[in-house]
Amino acid sequence: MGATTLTEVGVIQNTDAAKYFDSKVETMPREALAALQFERLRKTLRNAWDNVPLHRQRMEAAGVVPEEVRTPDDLRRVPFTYKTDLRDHYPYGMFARPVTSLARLHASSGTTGKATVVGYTKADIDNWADLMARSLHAAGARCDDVIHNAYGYGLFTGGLGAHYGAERLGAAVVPVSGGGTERQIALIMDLKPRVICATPSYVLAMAEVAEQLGVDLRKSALEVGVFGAEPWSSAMRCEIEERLGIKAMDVYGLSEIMGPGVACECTAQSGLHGWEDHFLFEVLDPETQAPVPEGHAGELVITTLTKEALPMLRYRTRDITKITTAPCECGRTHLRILRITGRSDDMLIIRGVNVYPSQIEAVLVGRPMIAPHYQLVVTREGTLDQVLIEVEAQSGVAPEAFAAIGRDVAHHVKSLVGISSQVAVKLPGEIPRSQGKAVRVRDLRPKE
Ligand code: DLL
Repeated sequence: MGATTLTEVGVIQNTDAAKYFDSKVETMPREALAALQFERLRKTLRNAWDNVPLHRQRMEAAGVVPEEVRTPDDLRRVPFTYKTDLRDHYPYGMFARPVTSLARLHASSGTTGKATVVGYTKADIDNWADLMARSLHAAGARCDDVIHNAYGYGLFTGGLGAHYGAERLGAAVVPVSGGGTERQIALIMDLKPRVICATPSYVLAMAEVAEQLGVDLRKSALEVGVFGAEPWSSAMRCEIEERLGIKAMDVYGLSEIMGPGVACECTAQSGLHGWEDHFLFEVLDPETQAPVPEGHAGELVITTLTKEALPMLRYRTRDITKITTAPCECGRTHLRILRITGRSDDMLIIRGVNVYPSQIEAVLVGRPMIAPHYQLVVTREGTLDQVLIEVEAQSGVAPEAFAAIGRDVAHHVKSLVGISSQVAVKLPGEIPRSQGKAVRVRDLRPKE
């Protein structure tokens, strides 16, 4: 791991503090990266074939032989893996290593049915810490920083994932976890972290409590935020940057693949570098499963390339995004994921128009007189879906203005997103605040 200079954006200096930038890997020519990916892919397929009966059966049925997978066309014959596979083989049926050789387990509670359990060997945990350190470094964190980590600790991968990454970077971590917002604010003012990690919705809830307490977070030592675990719009980014006086960077990941640190923005803030030496990314049309051209939206499909305990083959993330392999001004060659706009299972079809909550968020956040907290309530009348947008008035706004605010929001949602909606303007504090992933949609439609 050598300290190197990347001059373009001046992010990376040739100093000791830059030691978590690995230029050999992060600026590897794309052809070399592809060769490395396919070499690692064959090993991953072999690991899955030898140790996970489901993967072997599916590969056999598709006529895939691990050692013969050499090109993107060969890759496309490898069968997909779905979240339901993990549920159907709960808890350990998809693991390629015996439980006795695991170092850690995490689980996602899931909104329906059983939890999804994921496992890691010591080497998997080690790679995860490296990738999260790489991500934090790309986002602007350095070894001499204090990092306030407000991702939830526990079975959720956010807390421990960011924690070990920050330690690996050489920083000092404040392991606050989520919740206890007043105490978080006191710790930020007293311990003077330069970097904060949290969900974007929780950091906004923190900013609000700080304002109520008369604390100006713009005067804190915070300069960098590394936010993820839920979709957030660029309007939300502006709001956070403005209210905290920081640069807000996007970090992506999912427990089935690893946890946070699968991809992260660099300080150019123009997409999240997906770490291609450890993951193979595809963007497919969710219906036809055909690859979509670069720059077009589709479902992100990820194959792990180095995971021992839980190799994932063409995992259907349901996350909707676009990618680009165009050079980034930071000099890194790894592709960029251009923000996750939502999950295909969060997509609402309102009178025939496909809508993601993040599209509505982009209209709401930053509008005059409303706070950046909202919920969408979806109901069905007859065969038609209806959406009620619950927004919250900023404190100090007179209730007489609520009707006009509602009309203004409905008008802009209609003209920018293309759907008709009802809008309910609530009093300050009435929309529930998150301490982790925000609940944006209350779907009251009858279950089919
Ligand atoms: O949310 C891991 C994580 C923790 C990522 C902390 C970033 C920071 P899961 O609980 O398994 O893992 O949820 C994964 O969250 O499939 C996306 O739908 C969503 N998600 C994660 N990061 C982003 C992001 C963690 N930056 C699911 N933008 C994923 C949009 C995100 N959605």
